[in-house]
Amino acid sequence: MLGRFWNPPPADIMEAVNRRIIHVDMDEFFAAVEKLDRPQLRGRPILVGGDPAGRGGVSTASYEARAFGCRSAMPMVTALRLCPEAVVLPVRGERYREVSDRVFEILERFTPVIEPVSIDEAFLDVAGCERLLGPAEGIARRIKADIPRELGLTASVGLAPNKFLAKLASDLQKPDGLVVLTERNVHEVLDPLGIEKLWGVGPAAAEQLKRLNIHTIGQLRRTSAEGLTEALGQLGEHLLQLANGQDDRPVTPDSQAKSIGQEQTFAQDLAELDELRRVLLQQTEQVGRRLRRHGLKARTIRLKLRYGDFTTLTRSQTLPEPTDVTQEIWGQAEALLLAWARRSQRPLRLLGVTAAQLVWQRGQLPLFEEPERLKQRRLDQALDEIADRFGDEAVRRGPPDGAEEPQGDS
Ligand code: TTP
Ligand code: MG
Repeated sequence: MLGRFWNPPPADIMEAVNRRIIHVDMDEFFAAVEKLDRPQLRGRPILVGGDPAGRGGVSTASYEARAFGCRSAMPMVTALRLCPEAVVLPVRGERYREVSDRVFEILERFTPVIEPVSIDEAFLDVAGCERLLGPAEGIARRIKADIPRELGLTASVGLAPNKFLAKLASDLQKPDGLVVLTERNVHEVLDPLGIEKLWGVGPAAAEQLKRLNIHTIGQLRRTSAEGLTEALGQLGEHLLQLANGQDDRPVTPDSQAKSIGQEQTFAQDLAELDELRRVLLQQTEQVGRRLRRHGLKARTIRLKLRYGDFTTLTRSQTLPEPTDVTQEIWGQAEALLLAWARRSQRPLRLLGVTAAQLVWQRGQLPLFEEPERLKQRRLDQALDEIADRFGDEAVRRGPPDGAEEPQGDS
């Protein structure tokens, strides 16, 4: 991963109207990685955790071990009493971190607005990418399909209008589940669930609610706000909101910022510089558009070049200040390409451009902009609007100077 940084977005800006939140949670994560690395363990109860001879606890119980009542955080000796035939394995943190990085790499293809919750779990806000990638439900399905196809592990995925519901949804059909909650089905799904499913309901609050004869989310939802506040104080108000399926917390990307890139493998290796410039300009347009859609600016522009023998080069340039203006990204990307071309004329198998070291700057337009930048910003805005209405393919800036007018749509 790159050393990159990210300014956390101010909460008020993230309070987008139409949130489409996806929650991804890997199934029996540590145990699943062990099964992946040692297929002979599949189908057997596994306990990953501390040494039973010491006083270690269970980090992960495989689903086979859960059938015997074994759970995370249970002392290993207790778990082994419940399931004496379980295979006990030590925690291999480094390996889990490596697999986790690969999961996050898959998620980053869909959006840079990702909030990691733990090693195997994250929220994604995909509202900003629906125009590019299609409806959020399709994105959720693609994530759920890509992870097993590429990593051999399953994930459970929830899609909903907010974080609370998305997390609840990903848990409803675990393992290997996909649940979509909408305003329409939310009460039908939530009402029968036990109050323990609400964030903030620990054993003590659960006990108190049960004393009020409130056992399900539906019963809680129908309780008066006054009664609840009296019994539970502020927590009561919070729980009532959750029971109604309301939650305003934004997805807050962490400081390990992501990058936005576009690359293309050619059917036949490409040597023609004008042709390469034309491809690169098109990629730059898309990268610029994605940056602006997410309210991001990039500090570093990186080019990726791969030869027919798979030798891969990267060339990067850091800008004096972060930008989301296509023309400025193009200036750097083109300069990098030309600098490479002066030294090498080997045909390329792949070409790509990435905007990295992203910063969040939505709504912070400078008070004064140079006339040229302002002009470029207006041009970007106009083209973005057309792309939003008619698709990315509808917009193409003129060919770069010196390049031939493109033939067809390749
Ligand atoms: P979880 O996602 O809570 O659990 P899980 O992935 O094992 O199972 P599920 O299919 O229900 O999602 O936690 C992810 C990993 O974090 C888990 O594999 C091990 C680790 N972990 C601990 O080390 N200690 C704990 O108490 C818990 C809950 C998890
Ligand atoms: Mg998990």
